[in-house]
Amino acid sequence: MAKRKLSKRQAWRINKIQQERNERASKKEDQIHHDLEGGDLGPEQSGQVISHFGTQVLVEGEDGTQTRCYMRANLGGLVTGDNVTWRCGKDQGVVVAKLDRQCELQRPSMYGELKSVAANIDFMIIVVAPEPHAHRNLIDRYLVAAEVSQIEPVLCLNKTDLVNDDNREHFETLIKDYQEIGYRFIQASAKTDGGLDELKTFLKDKISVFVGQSGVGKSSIISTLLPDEDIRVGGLREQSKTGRHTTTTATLFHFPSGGDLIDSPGIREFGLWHMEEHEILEGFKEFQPFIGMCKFRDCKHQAEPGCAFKKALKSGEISEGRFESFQQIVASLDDVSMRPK
Ligand SMILES: Nc1nc2c(ncn2[C@@H]2O[C@H](COP(=O)(O)OP(=O)(O)OP(=O)(O)O)[C@@H](O)[C@H]2O)c(=O)[nH]1
Ligand SMILES: [Mg+2]
Ligand SMILES: [Zn+2]
Repeated sequence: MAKRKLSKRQAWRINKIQQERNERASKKEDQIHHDLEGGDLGPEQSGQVISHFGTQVLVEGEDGTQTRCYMRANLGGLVTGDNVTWRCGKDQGVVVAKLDRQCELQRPSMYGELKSVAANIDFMIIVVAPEPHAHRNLIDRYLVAAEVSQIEPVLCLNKTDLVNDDNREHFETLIKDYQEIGYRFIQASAKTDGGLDELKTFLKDKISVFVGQSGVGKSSIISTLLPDEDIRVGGLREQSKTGRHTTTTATLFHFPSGGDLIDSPGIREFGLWHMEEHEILEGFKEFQPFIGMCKFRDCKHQAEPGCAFKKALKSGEISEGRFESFQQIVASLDDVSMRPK
C-alpha cells in the first residue's frame, strides 16, 4: 500500500477546501434564519436521509415524498440512513436535528479524515465476483469494519454465471473458508436472476448496505431486486481500468414488502488506518479464543515461542489466508503518518 503522507500542497488544499466549506455553510445558515423568520417553513416532521449531495441531502418525509434539504452546520454531517427532524420549505427543506445513530459504517478518506458511509444498518452485504477479481484482503477489511461497527456481514458471490472450470475451485474454497468461520455466504447472479430469492427473503424488514469493489454488480443486484427503481448500472467499458465508478453516492431504496437497501459506490481499498491493532484483532471473529493466550504478553505472533496463534494455525483452527490478511492489515497501519485524531 502506498504511503499516505500529506505534501505541503495537499495540506494547503485541504485547508482551503475546509475554509470554503465553512463559508458556504455560514451562508446557508443565513438563508435558514431568513426562511425561519419569514415563516416559510412547515412544521417539524421526521424523515430519513435517502442520499447525500455535497452540502445537501435528499430527505424522505412522513408522506413518502422526497425533498432536497440543506442542513444546519451544527449537525455534524448527515449520511444515508440517518433519521432526522426536518421542515419543509417552498422549494427545499431544512434539516434541523439528527437523531442518534444505532450504528454507522465508517472509513477514512484518502486524506485520513474519518467519514461515515451509512447509518442505522442491520446488514452489510459484501459483494464479490469473478470479475473484477475478489481479493481476500479486501473481504477481510470489510469484515473487520463490520465486526467492529457491530453490523452483521453477509458475503455474496455475484456473477455465478461467470464461474467456470478455471475458477470454480477458487470460489468453492473461498466460500467454504468463510462459511467455516461462521459467515453466511450467498451465491447469486443478477444477470440470470439466480439466487436472489434467498437474498430477498432474509433482507426483508432490515436495512442493508451493499459494499464491494466497483463493477462487482451491487447496483445490478439491487436493480434486479427492485425492478421499479431507476438504478444506474455500469457498462463494461466504463468499469474497465479507467477506475471510473458508476455509483457515486450512497442511496437508499425501499423494498415494497418492508426493509431498505443502500447502494454504495465501489471502492478499491478499504483503509483501516483509524483502528488500533487490538481492534483489528477483534475484527477477526475466529481469532477470539486465542487472544491473550500467547506465552508472552507482547507477542507479535511471528516467531515467538508459545504463540497461541501459531499453534492455532498448525491445528487448522485459523487459516493461513486469514492470518496473512491480519498481518497485512496490521503492517499497513504503520504505513500511515497521518491518522484521524
Ligand atoms: N455476467 C454478469 N454480469 C453482471 C452481473 N451482475 C452485474 N453484471 C455486470 O457488471 C457490470 C457492473 O455492474 P454494476 O451493478 O454497475 O456494478 P457496481 O458494483 O454497482 O459498480 P459501482 O457502482 O461502480 O461500484 C455491469 O456491466 C453489469 O451488467 C452478473 O450476475 N453476471
Ligand atoms: Mg453501482
Ligand atoms: Zn502470539
